[in-house]
Amino acid sequence: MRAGKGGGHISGAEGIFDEKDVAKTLQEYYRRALAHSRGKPDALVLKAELLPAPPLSITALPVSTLATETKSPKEARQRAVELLISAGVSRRAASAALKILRTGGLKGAALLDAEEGIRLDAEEKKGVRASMLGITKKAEGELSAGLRRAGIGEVHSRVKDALIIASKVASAPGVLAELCISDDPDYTTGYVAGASLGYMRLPGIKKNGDRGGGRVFFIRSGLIKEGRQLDQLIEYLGRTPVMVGKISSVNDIITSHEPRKSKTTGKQNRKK
Ligand code: PML
Repeated sequence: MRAGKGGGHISGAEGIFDEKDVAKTLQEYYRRALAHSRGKPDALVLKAELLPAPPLSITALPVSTLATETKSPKEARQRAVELLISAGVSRRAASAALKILRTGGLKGAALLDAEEGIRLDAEEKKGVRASMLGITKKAEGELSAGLRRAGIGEVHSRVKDALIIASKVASAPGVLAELCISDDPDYTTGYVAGASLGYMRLPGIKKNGDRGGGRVFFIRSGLIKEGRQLDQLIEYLGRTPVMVGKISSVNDIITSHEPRKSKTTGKQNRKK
């Protein structure tokens, strides 16, 4: 589902479903699009397509929430920068990402070189989409239960959608980390994510009413130069069907983060 107004983006959602569930899912997306806090759309596209290939199965990143809510958006952003640096992103690239998200207006994610902080995707296309993604019913049930136990059940569908995207993105070859700040003016939680970070929620990363936000994917520096194709990465993100089939963990609120000693990076995390 894609909804927009005046040529700009309002909301989007997608999933991978059994054919018998498609009609009710489209209705649910229609309802969601019309009730969005960014306003009523003047254009709404609902599309259903058959998967081009059987989905790969991935494990969701472990979910944690950092205790940033009582502090200022500035502090939450500083925490985001520290976390990104711990994942191997340079300070320059992290700052460049924050600048892009301050402006907002993206339809997909900006791709940044994790070292140089330069934009790798074609800016005029307003970002690259992570698409063809979903979650199995079993994993969704486990995730819902985990989110409820951790006290974040009330924003369940938003966290679920974002976790699926972040888990697919973290499984992509060459992606080091992701920074997301919601572009909804009334939703102020963002996250940093990656194979070594997990899915780290950052409440209060922007002020209520702020219309900025979006996603930035940090690409391992040198990967593109080594001849591995940016096109392949964009193809994986947008066209390779991936389903979350397993949940790792949903943790309580934490105050600091130790990088994961991850055995599951990139391809290792994926199986047919
Ligand atoms: C969005 O839906 O606007 C992006 C989601 C960001 C964070 C979701 C969460 O974990 O609370």
